Amino acid sequence: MQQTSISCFFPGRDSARTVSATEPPATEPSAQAEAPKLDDEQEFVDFFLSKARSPLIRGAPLRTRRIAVFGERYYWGESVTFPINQLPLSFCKWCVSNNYKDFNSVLVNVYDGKFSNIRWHMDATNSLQKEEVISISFAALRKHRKKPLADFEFRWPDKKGHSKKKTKTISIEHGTVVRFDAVKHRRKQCEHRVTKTLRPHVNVTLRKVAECRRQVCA
Ligand SMILES: O=C(O)CCC(=O)C(=O)O
Repeated sequence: MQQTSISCFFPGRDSARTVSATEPPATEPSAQAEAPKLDDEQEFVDFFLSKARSPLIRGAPLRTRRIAVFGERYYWGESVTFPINQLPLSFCKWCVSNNYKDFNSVLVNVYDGKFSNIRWHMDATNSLQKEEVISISFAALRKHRKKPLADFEFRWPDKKGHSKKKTKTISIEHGTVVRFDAVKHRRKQCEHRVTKTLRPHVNVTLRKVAECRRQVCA
């Protein structure tokens, strides 16, 4: 058994735990995860919970999750986009302490209930200045920090028959980080989604979006 290329480590002060164990061939899309340092992040989690709204999509409020974007606009409109300097200091410090520096757009998705989800999609790579996307999930409530929050899934066409898809599922817990190369994923037609919301959680995705006009956080 080779080491996984879509792997996932859970934060712990002393140890990391690999969740998935099989590796797709090197030509297939990959995502990597790692163990961030966790301090008391409840402050910024509560801030994100209070800021996220349901933007309008084709005239009706999005019902599947709540959104906030800090910094450069990424996909969503002005109604849910805030200047990057409104990010809480605790969050900026947390990013610096985990060495997440090179981003200018922070997408916050809030999954409040069991029907919350994000459907199969790929990143809008034409708006990206950097391929790497870093996605970090946090439990909304302290009591759920050691429990599974949701499944993060990837699917991509099987090399032999394009109608068949291969899939990879990562079980998300508080502090799970998933990193992937959005450009490579688009090339390989690798999509992702978050389904099976088991407990309320907040996802924060860090991107470097093209035509950056504002200061990069950290
Ligand atoms: O909200 C998540 O957990 C994932 C976010 C995501 O899929 C995206 O920003 O493209």
